[in-house]
Amino acid sequence: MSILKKTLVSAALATAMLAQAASAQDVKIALVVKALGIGFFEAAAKGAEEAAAELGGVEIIYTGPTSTTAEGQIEVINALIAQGVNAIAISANDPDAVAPALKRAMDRGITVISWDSGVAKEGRQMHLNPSSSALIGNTIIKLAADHMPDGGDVAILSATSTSTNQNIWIDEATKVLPNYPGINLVATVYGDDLADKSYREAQGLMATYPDLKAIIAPTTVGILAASQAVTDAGKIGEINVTGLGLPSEMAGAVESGATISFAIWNPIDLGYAATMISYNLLKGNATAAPGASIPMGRIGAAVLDDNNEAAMSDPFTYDASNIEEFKSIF
Ligand code: RAM
Repeated sequence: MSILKKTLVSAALATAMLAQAASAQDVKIALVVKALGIGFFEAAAKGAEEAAAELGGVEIIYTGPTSTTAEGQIEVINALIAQGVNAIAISANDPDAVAPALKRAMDRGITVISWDSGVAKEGRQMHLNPSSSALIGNTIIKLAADHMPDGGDVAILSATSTSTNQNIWIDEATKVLPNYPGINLVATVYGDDLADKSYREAQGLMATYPDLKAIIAPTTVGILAASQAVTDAGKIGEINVTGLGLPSEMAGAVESGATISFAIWNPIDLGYAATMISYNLLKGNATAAPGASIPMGRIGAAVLDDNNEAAMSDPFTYDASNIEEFKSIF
């Protein structure tokens, strides 16, 4: 080959490689969370970054409103559409309110999935549940009932009243309540995944229901705030705070006895899985349809049901026997 030809070939090769590198760098996946500043979502972002590093050429845009509102998320979604991201993976504050904005995103060719807290079917291509919703619903009641041999009053401290995930779990918990005779669910209140509001709601429950034996908070923000409220009220040993929490945030409560045990799935894995799914859909490696199997990297595959939903893994229970081991992880 002549020198000129060789130069031309290598120039063409270099151009092709540059083009490939440029297009690879182009993949932008937005992880939209219920609100910024929540440890659970920060752990999920770690998993998203891990997936991005594994895939190469993927930029994660971790974003969300400053408080847990659908309006705030709609603004964020509109900004992401304007920015031209390739995928939006959202944990929704309301299943319906965010759907029109997400539909607009899909109309513009953006891949849209929900994870953690779902979006109505028309507003997303698929939804990744952390675990089976029925299993989570049963788990949160069982965590309380297991430490109430004589039964008694329990109350739920949830996130927002429109939160898809908490509402499904509370529904599922209510369905299995008859399996726990003697356990009376006296109230469900909402702390909006805000630490101060959750704390005040927990105080309100203690004031209104003097015989309360457990506060069940299926939210990492709520369980932490409630354990603090119970501690500050001097009611450790009287009221057990349980539900879904992060070992890193709940270690003190377990140590003090305000919380005997609680559960959660791995939030890092959830962010990792949501990112892998988004990537495989936007690249056309998989299609979101009932029965489809979408690769989730080291987690395995998400197999979609008739609603285009899949579940990641089972929740795990933490207590004094294992919290030390996990508190530095998430
Ligand atoms: C909070 C959020 C999140 C939920 C966890 C358990 O961090 O409400 O959506 O999955 O709790």
